Amino acid sequence: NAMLSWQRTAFHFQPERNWMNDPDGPMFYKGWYHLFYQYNPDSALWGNITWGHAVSTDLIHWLYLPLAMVPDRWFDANGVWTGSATILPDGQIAMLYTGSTNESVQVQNLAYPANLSDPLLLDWVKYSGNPVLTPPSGIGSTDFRDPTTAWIGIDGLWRTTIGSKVNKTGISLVYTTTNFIDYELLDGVLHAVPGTGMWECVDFYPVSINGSTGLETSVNGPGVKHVLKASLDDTKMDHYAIGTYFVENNTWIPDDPKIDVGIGLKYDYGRYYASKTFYDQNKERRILLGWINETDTETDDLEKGWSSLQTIPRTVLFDNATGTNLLQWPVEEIEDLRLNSTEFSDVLVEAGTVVPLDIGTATQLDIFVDFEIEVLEAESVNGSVGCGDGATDRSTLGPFGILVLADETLSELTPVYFRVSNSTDGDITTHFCADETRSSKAPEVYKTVYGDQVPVLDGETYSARVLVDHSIVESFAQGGRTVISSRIYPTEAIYGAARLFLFNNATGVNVKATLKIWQLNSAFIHPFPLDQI
Ligand code: DQQ
Repeated sequence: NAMLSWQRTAFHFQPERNWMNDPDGPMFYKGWYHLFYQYNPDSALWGNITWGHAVSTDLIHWLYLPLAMVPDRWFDANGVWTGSATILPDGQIAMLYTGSTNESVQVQNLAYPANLSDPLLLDWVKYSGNPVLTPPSGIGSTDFRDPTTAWIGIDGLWRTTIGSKVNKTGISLVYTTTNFIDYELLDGVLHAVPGTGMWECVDFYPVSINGSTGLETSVNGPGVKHVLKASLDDTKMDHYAIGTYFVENNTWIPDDPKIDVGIGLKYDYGRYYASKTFYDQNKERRILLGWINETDTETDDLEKGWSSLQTIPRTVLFDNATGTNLLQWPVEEIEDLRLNSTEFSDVLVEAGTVVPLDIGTATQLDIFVDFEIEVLEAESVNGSVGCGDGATDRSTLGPFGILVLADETLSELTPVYFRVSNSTDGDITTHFCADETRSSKAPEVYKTVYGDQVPVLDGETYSARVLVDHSIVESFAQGGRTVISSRIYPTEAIYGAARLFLFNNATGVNVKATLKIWQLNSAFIHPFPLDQI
């Protein structure tokens, strides 16, 4: 269908056809990055959940492999749901995943590769004694899912944590094991936050305070903080907090209880869910994968024959400049897709104007932009905090930013912007936002204004990196402190008709923009030539 084919992306991972959701069991093994994913082999809608499988040597070019696990046993008959890989010191791989049983009870199952010498890990064996865990007493039979990568304590016990809820309190249970077959539930919970509901796809991992390399999942000690992430079934957002893990009493405590899991920070303020990290021992970094779901109708998804994408894999580090948040950044391998670039320096964008940027094709881009405010009015005070009602909502100090996937006449456009606010008491706050409300003329697609606060430190310019890929816009502010993924469906601003602009809708300030913009090549994402093995 030509009407919908332009929505296919060029360098984001997506299956050839049908439905995809959460990333599962990512790992680096014998030269290959492995991505498994929740997949429906039969339809562009969720159901019949199976593990799809793809491999890559660089996290950008992917090769589809045969399905890894299908729902063919009583302990996963209603779906091979989300799970995580643990690579053991002796080289074995323990894959723990949730099965929805023939009676729709959520249980945890163990699987392992049939042949560890196969770098592609084509064949998976489900342990004959599955399930290895059933819902403990006090936990609902459908509130027990998505085991994490395990970590080992100095006591030699492996630990995995599994999200759940008790009434409306989101919790994460911790089990110990020595063999991934027998488990003991630890007293208490790793953490609980009232009012947050069911915690799906919990992730738990260390970050280094000096923030330069990623840490293997079992690392703890001085100079280490721990990130706890939960995907909230209620908000459909991935919420995280940074804190300290006390292995001896099985508890994690947030640095700031006011920005606890589910009430504070989000990985991504756009369309993003069910993410998972893994430690990449190949490049000593922690990599975050996340699912971008659709915002069109199920009818459209069925017509186009596919649903959902994965984000560009991101590195995650602790931001030691702020001490309060993570930094997410596209993996460096994306830079290998760069073609020609165009630079602009100190482009003046006067209050209330739009400036075209002549760069040729604008559907596959890696954009770096820095803005400086030229203060016109001394002591401009602007009480209007937040993203406003979108990019047309003018205030003294913003919004200013770029218009991506815009057509020549600006009949479709997606503004990615900063909105600064300076209160009477001198508190300057900055929001980073993406306004999808005019992104598509298609009437039935969901369009909203996304965004949240971004820390901007003294002496910093307002800086963003924006990846544009046909129908996906991934935007990173201030080196990755605040991130927004947009899923949009332009109908005019496609292929050669897509343009890029600067805009400044502030009423009180001019801005100066400096940019470097690369065209990006397409990635190869196609079936593995299995006959060539
Ligand atoms: N998706 C899986 C569950 C998980 C949910 C089922 C999150 O395991 O809780 O497809 O998107």
